[in-house]
Amino acid sequence: MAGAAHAQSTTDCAALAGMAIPDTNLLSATLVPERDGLPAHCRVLGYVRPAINFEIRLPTTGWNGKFYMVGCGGFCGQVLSERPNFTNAMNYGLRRGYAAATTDAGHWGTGSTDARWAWNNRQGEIDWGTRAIPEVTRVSRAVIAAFYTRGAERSYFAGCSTGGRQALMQAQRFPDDFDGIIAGSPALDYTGLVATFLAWTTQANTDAQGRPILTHARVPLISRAVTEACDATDGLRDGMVSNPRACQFDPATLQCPAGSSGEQCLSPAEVGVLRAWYRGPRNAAGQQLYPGGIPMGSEAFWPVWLTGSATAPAVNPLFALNFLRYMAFQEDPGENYQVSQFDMERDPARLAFMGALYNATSTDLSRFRARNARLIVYHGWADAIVTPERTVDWFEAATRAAGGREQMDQFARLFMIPGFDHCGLSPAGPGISETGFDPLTALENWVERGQPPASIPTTRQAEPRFSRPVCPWPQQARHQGGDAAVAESFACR
Ligand SMILES: [Ca+2]
Repeated sequence: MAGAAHAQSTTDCAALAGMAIPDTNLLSATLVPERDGLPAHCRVLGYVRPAINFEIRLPTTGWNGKFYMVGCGGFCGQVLSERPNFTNAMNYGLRRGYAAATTDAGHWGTGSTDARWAWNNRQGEIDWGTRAIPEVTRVSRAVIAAFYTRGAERSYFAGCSTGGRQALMQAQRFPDDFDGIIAGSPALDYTGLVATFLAWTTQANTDAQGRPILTHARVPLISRAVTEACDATDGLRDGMVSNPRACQFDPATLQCPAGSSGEQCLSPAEVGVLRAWYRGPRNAAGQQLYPGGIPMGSEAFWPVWLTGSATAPAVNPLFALNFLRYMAFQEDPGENYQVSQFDMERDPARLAFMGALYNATSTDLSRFRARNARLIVYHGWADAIVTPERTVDWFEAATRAAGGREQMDQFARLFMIPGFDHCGLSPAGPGISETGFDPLTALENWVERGQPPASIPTTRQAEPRFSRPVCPWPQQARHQGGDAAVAESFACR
């Protein structure tokens, strides 16, 4: 890589704002001095018409010759250029000398659960669904080539959640854009997940008066019981259920004896919520409408996603409500719609029209593979919003489409991370968080040095600290004996 880019002047930077790029309005280009470990850079703001806002940051010295684009979370709606850590964070690349870009995916909102922008707004839905990333990539390439007087030698995309969906969408539909892609916790079947699955989990926890049945006060009891039942089934008692598929916890074991109630047991209604959550959505005929349920071992994260906490409402029901009102159906039912109206018999089939715009479910990666690009997918086994089974199912189907495990292994690998929250956002659980691993280095080594990731090192930075490899699916890091806090005690098997 050429690290010897010449220092770019104020004039060079400001002149970018005058560039003519098709379908694009550039708004400003200004120099930002070195700060907080970020190199001095030229900051370019603009939008692809009608409203795909973006920010591009171009290091003025020490450009590594490469481009790093990140995705956005939920319904996006903000240019979160100062996002910390790894998840959907452009500065993760900028800090390493990349020219970096991010986008709001085509609209403004108050936060990632706000979908009011999508009410009768098909163009906005198309932009959020498929168009934002390839369009901002196109503009970024033009700006990079103008600023450095040569194009990027390598291009990478990293995104988590909706960003993971965007990542897989790029690999499937726009395979020429990137040499390497990281898809984290991908919400790849968006309509199946955010309409059917989240409506199911929301309906299951709503009583006849519209109130939640199972609250955060019950979570520690449930978490302890699941850990007790299943922690050791993976061969190591470490607080994590590393293989939820092997966990046989029965919620009925927590039910209060008939005629009694108390802090240390659950009501029949609460047990019913757990059964529905762990099982996942089914119709009256008993057909599974979305693969898997809430994973056992994810309970530590439920107050954020499922039950709400003392200080905040649960996130999953907000996603379901906004999505169903404004995004899920060909005709938006609008602001009076309630999640209770979603009909598990009739409505899943009505999601197909919008699903064609949103879902990154294709298993055909042949064009991506043919241009010698590389894909790293990661997902947490303890993800209680974008639940992990759909990702494993997709990866297995894509593996079959690629001609088998050996073929897939040449260009795409999946890493299932034990105890990992959605995108590793919370450090509160028993496993690592998003600061505990570095998939970008693994991808660079694969793309640029031909070294495929036999495993990815991870480190838990909170107490109790540990280091451990995470292995390419279907392998698992198995404890070989010795100190369970050090990576050398584990092997991929
Ligand atoms: Ca365990």
